[in-house]
Amino acid sequence: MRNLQAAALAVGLAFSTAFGAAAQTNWIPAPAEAVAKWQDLRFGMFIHWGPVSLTGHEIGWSRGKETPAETYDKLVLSFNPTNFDADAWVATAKAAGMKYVVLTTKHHDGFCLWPSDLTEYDIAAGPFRRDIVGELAAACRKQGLLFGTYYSVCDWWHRDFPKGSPGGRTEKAGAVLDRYVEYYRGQVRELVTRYGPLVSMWFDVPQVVGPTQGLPTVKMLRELQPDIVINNRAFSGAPGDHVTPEQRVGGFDMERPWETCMTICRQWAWKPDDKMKSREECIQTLVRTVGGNGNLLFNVGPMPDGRIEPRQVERLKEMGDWVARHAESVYETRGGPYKPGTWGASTRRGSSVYLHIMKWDGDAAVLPRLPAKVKSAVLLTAKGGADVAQLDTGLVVRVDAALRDAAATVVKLEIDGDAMALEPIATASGGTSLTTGAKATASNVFQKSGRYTAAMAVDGDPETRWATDAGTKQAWLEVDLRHETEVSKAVVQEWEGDRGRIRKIEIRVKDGEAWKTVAAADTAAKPLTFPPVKARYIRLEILDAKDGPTVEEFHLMK
Ligand code: FHN
Repeated sequence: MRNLQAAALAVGLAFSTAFGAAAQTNWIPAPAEAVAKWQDLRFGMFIHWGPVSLTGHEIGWSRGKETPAETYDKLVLSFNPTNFDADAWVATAKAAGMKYVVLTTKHHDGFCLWPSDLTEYDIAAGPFRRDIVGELAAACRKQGLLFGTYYSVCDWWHRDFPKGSPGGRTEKAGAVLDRYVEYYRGQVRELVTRYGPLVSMWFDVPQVVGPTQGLPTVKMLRELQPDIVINNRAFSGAPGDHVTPEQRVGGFDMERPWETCMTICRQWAWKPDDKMKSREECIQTLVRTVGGNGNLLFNVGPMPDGRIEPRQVERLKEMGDWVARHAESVYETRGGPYKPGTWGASTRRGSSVYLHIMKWDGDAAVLPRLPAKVKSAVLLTAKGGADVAQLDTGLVVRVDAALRDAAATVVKLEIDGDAMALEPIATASGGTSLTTGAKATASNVFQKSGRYTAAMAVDGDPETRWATDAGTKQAWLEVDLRHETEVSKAVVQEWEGDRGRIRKIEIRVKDGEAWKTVAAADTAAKPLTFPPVKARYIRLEILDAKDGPTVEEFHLMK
C-alpha cells in the first residue's frame, strides 16, 4: 500500500479517500487503515498553553484586545514554568483514559513552544529554554500514548501573514504571503521530522491560506509521514481526513470521520476560577461523541507555572475511573446502531452492542426495536444486573437503580450477528445535528468560490462558512437529509465576523413540489423550535439581510 501511495503522491494524485469516496482532487488523504486506527483511539487530550497563561486570558484572541500586542509579545520574557513536568501531564492524560495528546505548538499569536530554526519568537527566547514539544513527545512515547501537534496556519504576529491582531481583523502592511507560506511549511516540516511520527497534524484557522498554499503542505506531510492524520483546517475548504466540530458533540456519522474538540472549562487557555464541567457532563460528552462515531479531543489549559490545575486533574481522574470500568464499550468501537439522543448513546463492535443509558423512564429505558436477536445482556460493571426484553414495541432495558451510574449505565448486548451490519436506528434525540455531512445547495455563493459553498455550512467546522455576494439581501440554503427525517429545531450560526446581518428568516420543508414554512424569526441569533415535521429537503430561507449573509453552520435537530 505504501508504494502505491507514494506513487500517487509523486504524481500529485489523490487516492480513494478514508471515506471510501472516489478520488478527490482537493485533498491527499491518509490511508483508510491509518484513519481507522486513529478512530479506534476515541479519546485524546488537547492542550492549549503558552506565555499567555501568565495573563489568564485567551490564547491568541487576547493579543491586542485584553492585552496590548506589544505587552503580549513580551510575555515570553517572564514565562518560566518551572513546575512543567511532561511526564505528569501524560500521566494525567493516561489516568483519564486518553490515548493521545495534541499540543498547541504554535497558536495564532505566533509563539513557538519548541526551539525553531526559523524564528526567534520561540521558547528559547525566554528564561525557560527547554523544548516543551520535545519533552511532551518523549513523555508520550515513554508512557505509551500517541503524540500529535496543533499548528495555527494563521499567525497574527508574523510580519508576512497578512492578517493581524486583534482577532485577525487587521491588515499588515508589506506582508508577503508567499514568504509566510515558506515559513509555516518549514515549521510544519520541523515538527514532523523532529517529533514524529505524529498521530495527527491539527491545523487551525487558515484564514487567507487556500488550497494553492495548503495542498502542497499536505503533500509534503504525506511524503514525510504517509499515515499522518490531518484535520479539515489545513486550508480553507480542506476536506481533511476528519472534520472538527468544536465545543459541541458532532452529528452521528458513520461515513465521515470526525473529532469533537471541547474544553473541560470554558476557555481554551488557562483562566483562574474558570467554570469546569461536572463529572457527568464530561463522561456524557465522551459517550455521546463515541456514540456518534466520533473521537473526543478534550482540552486543558495548564497554569503559568507548568502544572495542570489540580481540580482538572481530579476531574479527569474521575472520567478515567469510569472509562476504565467501561473500556471495551469505548475503545476500538464505532458509533451506533442506536443514534445518540436524550436517552443516551450506543457503540458496537463484533457481535456486541453497548447501550450507554443516561435517562430512565421509571424502572426501564425503552428503545426502538433492534433488528437482531439478543442472545445475552449484562451490566458491564457488574455481572448480571440487567434485564432486556425484545417486544414488538421496542427494546425494554431494566437495571436495578442501585446499580446505575449517574453519568451513564452500560448494558452489553450480545447479538446473533455482526453489529456493524445493523442500519443506524433513530432515537429521541437531543442536540444532535442532522445536517452535518448532508448535501447542501444555495441560491448564491460568494463569487462562486469553492471556499464558500453551501457545503461549508454543514461540515461541522465553524472555521468554514457559506457566504453570499456583497449586497445580497435574500438567499436560501437547502439541505438534503438523504431520507425523510423528523426535525423540530433549527440553529443558524452566523459567521462570527458578520453576526447580526441576517434580519428575517424562515425554515421551510419541501412538501411535494411546494415549500411549506414551519418556522419564522426576525433574528438568526436564537434557535428556532417548531412542532416536529418530517421532510427530506429543508431550506433556511433568508428573507432580509443587511448585507450578504454568511453562515458558519446550519443545524437541524429532532
Ligand atoms: O481560535 C481557535 C481557538 O483559540 C482554539 O484553538 C480552537 C480549538 O479548536 N480553534 C480555533 C477556533 O475555532
